Amino acid sequence: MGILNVTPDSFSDGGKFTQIDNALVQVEQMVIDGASIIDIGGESTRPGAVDVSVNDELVRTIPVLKAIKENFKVAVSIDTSKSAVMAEAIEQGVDLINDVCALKNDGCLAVAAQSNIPICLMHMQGKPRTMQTNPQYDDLLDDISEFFRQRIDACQTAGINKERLILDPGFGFGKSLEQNYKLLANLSTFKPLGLPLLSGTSRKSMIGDLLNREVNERLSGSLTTAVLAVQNGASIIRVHDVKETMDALKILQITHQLQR
Ligand code: 9MG
Repeated sequence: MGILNVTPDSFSDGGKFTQIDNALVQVEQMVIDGASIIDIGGESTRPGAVDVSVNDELVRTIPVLKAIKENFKVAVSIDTSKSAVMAEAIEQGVDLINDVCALKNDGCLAVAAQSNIPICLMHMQGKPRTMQTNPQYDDLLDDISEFFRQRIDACQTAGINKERLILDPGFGFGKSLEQNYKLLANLSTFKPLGLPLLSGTSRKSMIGDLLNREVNERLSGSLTTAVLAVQNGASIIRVHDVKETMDALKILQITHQLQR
């Protein structure tokens, strides 16, 4: 899954792709490099990010979604937690909903239930503005498993088939450095829930803080975490650097195939 931020304040590509033409150039490159899903986001979810109005998010994302659908065959995901944006994206043929709030916001369950596309339910403790202030868990892995079970139940009650769901532990969303790496090491804990896992660690602080690297120096760390995530059970990896990630994952794949 290649990341396409159409926000002026995104943490790692700083609003370079706010115009449709620029966005399409980036999408074309990600498709050539091997992305099978493009994730469009119009609201930054980095720690401390400010809220964006429904209208601003619609204006940023929907024209880009339409342009991608017109020009490419690639699947498109909408990264949103707003029911109105989900509804319009579904109307325009979006292929997947990526909700960092796991359909908890008003109207989201109902809108998702009226479509039949896959939905990624991400775990977040707290809200982006404050989530990195001393996150606490009774037991990190048990608490997140329980959160997934509750959200799967809520989806099923709303009429959403379990088969449509994808789970994501939400690296960097209300987790300390150690908690992030504990999650990465134990991603397979969530496999018994019986759903595909998505992992998003690309260029995040869990890499920068451990290695003391600025955002533009986090490629090696991002690739290492991508490989570990797949090794530990993830089947979708959300990344900025598609080409490099595909190279790393191809090496992982061939060694896996040739294992005795
Ligand atoms: C939008 N967004 C930012 N980080 C993310 C992550 O780790 N997972 C998902 N599903 N979405 C994310």
